[in-house]
Amino acid sequence: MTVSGNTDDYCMSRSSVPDVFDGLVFRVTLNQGTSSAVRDVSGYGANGTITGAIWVNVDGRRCLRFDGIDDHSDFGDPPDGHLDFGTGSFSFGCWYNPTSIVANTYIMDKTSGTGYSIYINNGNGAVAAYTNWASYDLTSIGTIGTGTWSLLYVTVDQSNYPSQGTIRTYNNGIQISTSVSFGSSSNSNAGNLFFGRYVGGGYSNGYLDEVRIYNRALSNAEVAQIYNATNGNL
Ligand SMILES: [Ca+2]
Ligand SMILES: [Ca+2]
Repeated sequence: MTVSGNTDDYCMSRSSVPDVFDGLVFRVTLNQGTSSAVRDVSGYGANGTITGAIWVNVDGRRCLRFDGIDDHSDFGDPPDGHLDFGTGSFSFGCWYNPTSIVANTYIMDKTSGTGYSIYINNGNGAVAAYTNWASYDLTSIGTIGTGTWSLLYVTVDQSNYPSQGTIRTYNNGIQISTSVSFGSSSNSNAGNLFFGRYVGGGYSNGYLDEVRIYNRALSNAEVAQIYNATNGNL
């Protein structure tokens, strides 16, 4: 275990590795290392609160540890709807390192009737995404293992709306799957954005870092770029 010296939320990850900021509407670096308030540094100001989760440095990452019992962070449901995407395109993802693998525990989640989520699907470490809870658009993001950081990403391309769109998932910058998305139903809801749980519980046990949401579908190259820009000491 090593300790990062960087406490600046706003600095570039590493100057030589370009990151992806176009369409970034939520970004929590978890680099602040203190306080029960969690800053969204995207400029959209969807700051959150911590319940139980603690600030830690793991493998050079400043991040939050969730205990799998009751720890979580809550970012609410921004009243301007900028974290709801209706029938539009969006992308979301995070770095996650599980301490234990428990089925039906939630890493990041904004669901209420509909919405989107990344969660652990079974006890073998399979992770999956909901991109329209109402229509059960469920897509695999591969597997994760205890003690190992994985970058989990999901893109929803609705550019052909009202025809059905395309969901793509990525594990460590590599595309895992492609599937057909929800088509005509809206993904907007009044649910809160949570880390470490969904509204009904499902508390995850592990370390979370660098959570992002974009208001557009990222390309394969951009997800790989995010992996390269955020893999390491952050
Ligand atoms: Ca961090
Ligand atoms: Ca909403």
